[in-house]
Amino acid sequence: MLKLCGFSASNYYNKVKLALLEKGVAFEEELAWVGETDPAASPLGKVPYFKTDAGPISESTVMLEYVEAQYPTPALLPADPFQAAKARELVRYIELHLELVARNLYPEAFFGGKVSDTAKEKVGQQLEKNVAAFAKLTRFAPYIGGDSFTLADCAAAVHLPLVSGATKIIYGRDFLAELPVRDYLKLVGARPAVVKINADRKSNTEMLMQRSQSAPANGKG
Ligand SMILES: N[C@@H](CCC(=O)N[C@@H](CS)C(=O)NCC(=O)O)C(=O)O
Repeated sequence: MLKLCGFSASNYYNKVKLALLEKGVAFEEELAWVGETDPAASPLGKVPYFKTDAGPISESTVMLEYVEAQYPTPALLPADPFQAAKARELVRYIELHLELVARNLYPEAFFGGKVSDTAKEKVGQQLEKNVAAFAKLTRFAPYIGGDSFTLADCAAAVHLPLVSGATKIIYGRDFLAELPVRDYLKLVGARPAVVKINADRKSNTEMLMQRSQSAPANGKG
């Protein structure tokens, strides 16, 4: 049985979990907090990772691709190679150019830490540029890349709320506000798989908070 390892407060974990739930794949979840991961499966100690019958796989976007190849129905990538590449392009933009940049703000936005003014300014400039570029690739018609729900929506549904939330907290302005992200999140948020992701995220975040209160070094996501 396929095992998804990590924890449900992690957006990277949820991106992969969402693809599995959308496809109706049978899988088990193995709880692994940061600091408690299996080094043979995730050499950098990051979550999520898979344990498959053939061996482990880490890196969430690679895991998405594995899910699509191993469980092709229902498809979460268009059959047309160009359209499939466009969906992958969105996944990559969300992962590299939005999430990874906004992530520098999370220590202060979500975890009670501090980010320097210099770092905030640099991240703000980078995000302005990246959001403008990302906007050119999106369609919201009604899904992020067009008329079908794809892997790009699995990424968008879990990463975009954090980019909005972090920029709102740090800069007093949601950097995604000019895109129809709120309506989009409402639309995808009604899907049973996303309802489950959000419920699991909420309960797991409470566990994470309790852990970090009792042992501050553990479980930061
Ligand atoms: N590039 C990785 C990023 C995963 C990631 O950063 N996960 C966080 C949890 S949300 C983590 O494991 N952080 C601990 C660390 O980076 O050591 C992926 O896409 O899977």
